[in-house]
Amino acid sequence: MPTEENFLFLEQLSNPETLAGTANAMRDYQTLITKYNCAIREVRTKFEVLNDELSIKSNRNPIHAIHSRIKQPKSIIEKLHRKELPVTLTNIREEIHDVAGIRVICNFVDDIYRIADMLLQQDDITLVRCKDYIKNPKQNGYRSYHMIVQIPVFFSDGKEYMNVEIQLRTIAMDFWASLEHEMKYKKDITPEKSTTIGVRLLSCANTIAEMDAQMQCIKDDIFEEPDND
Ligand code: 0O2
Repeated sequence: MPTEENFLFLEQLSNPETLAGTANAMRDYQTLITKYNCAIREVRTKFEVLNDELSIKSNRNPIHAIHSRIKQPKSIIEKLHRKELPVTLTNIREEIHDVAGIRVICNFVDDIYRIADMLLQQDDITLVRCKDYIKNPKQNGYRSYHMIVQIPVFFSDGKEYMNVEIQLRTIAMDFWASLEHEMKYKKDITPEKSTTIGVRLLSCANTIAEMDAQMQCIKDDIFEEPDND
């Protein structure tokens, strides 16, 4: 079934002027996405360096895994529509702070705060915004530590400051968030069922938080020496 977008696309194909405009817009969008990819590489390297160094200093790895993603064009467009803004490159750059995203999965809760602090101490990183959903979990039980940082990236024609969203969470928090995210998008759930599922998911989130706290205590007992020497 053709959508309105498909019709617009057909119209652009039959008009050489709009076709050229579309090609230019696509190239500009691709250039911007490449820049975000470079910013992700820079930030990822910083976390890898910290993890390597801390693993030698404290004999254990604070980071379990690092994942990254570029926000899907569909999600970028939806977010701009929600903000009632036209879909332009300027708005993507200035109004969408999570086009580039990195998720850092840590072993313990205290690793999250240590790693975040260490990153922010680096003089080329600027903190734009921070949301602590660990100390202040969302109503549905979601826990994670979010930061938007700005990092300079050097290109052939100069330096550009790029935003990167960083989500830091424990393995347990990530397990809950991944499954909750997957189930949230299941469309054929009745409102009644959705409410009971919400209650059960919240209960799981609380159990997981309790487990994280216990694991933290066990780790503190094992590594009695503070490992930030
Ligand atoms: P995706 O798939 O990651 O792109 P803002 O940047 O302030 O305009 P927002 O949404 O207030 O937008 O930012 P926030 O709350 O700091 O973080 C949003 C992101 O956190 C989401 O991205 C999810 O990745 C994650 N997140 C936030 N709340 C939940 C939740 O309840 N469950 C799960 N599983 N993840 C959550 P996007 O844009 O939704 O999607």
